[in-house]
Amino acid sequence: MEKEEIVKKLKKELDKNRYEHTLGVMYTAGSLAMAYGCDMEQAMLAGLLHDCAKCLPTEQKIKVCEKHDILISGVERENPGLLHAKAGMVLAEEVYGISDPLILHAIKVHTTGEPDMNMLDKIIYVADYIEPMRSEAPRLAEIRQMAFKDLNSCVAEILHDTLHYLSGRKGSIDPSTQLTYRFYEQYRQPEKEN
Ligand code: DGI
Ligand code: FE
Ligand code: FE
Repeated sequence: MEKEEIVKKLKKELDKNRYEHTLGVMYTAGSLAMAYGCDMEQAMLAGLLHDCAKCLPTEQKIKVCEKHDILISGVERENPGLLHAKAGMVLAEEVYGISDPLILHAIKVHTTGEPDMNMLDKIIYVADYIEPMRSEAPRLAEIRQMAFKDLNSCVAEILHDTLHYLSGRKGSIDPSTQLTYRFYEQYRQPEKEN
């Protein structure tokens, strides 16, 4: 599919906020790719498609994963929202015609992350959190600035804040999120005194 066609289809598949978020992630991922000397088109395409399965009904997300023999964990059954990442990887390939394995992988891991992510994975993980439409997370200004200076530290801080946020809520924490934090914790920077 041509990029224009993908954009048109996503506009139909996603609700308005999600569509705008998607464009925000696309441009933010493109900017991060510029900052870190990565392939900008690849980053923008991954950003554009990262949430392509977000607005599917829960049963559809489960069905798409089961059809592709993707194992659904207990935590994912309890929190089926998590499945939009894995289902998104499938749709990106099957419906949107993406064959680049790096793009598909970045979509797959964009919600929980995974230990020792590659550059594109980290760009999408961070862009998803800092894109201009986001406003709810704490420390956004600080984390946005860090994104363009030290990507590993930025991933570490996002994971830290995400785990903190999840600990105060009902849903259980996915082992992948935990393992990812355990890996990136080493990149946390000591708090500044002021
Ligand atoms: O799809 P988006 O909203 O753009 O962003 P996302 O794919 O990063 O999903 C964010 C949500 O996922 C956010 O509310 C936190 C949640 N999340 C991340 N890790 C976990 C998690 N939810 C649960 N239950 N467990 C996790 O480990
Ligand atoms: Fe997402
Ligand atoms: Fe997103």
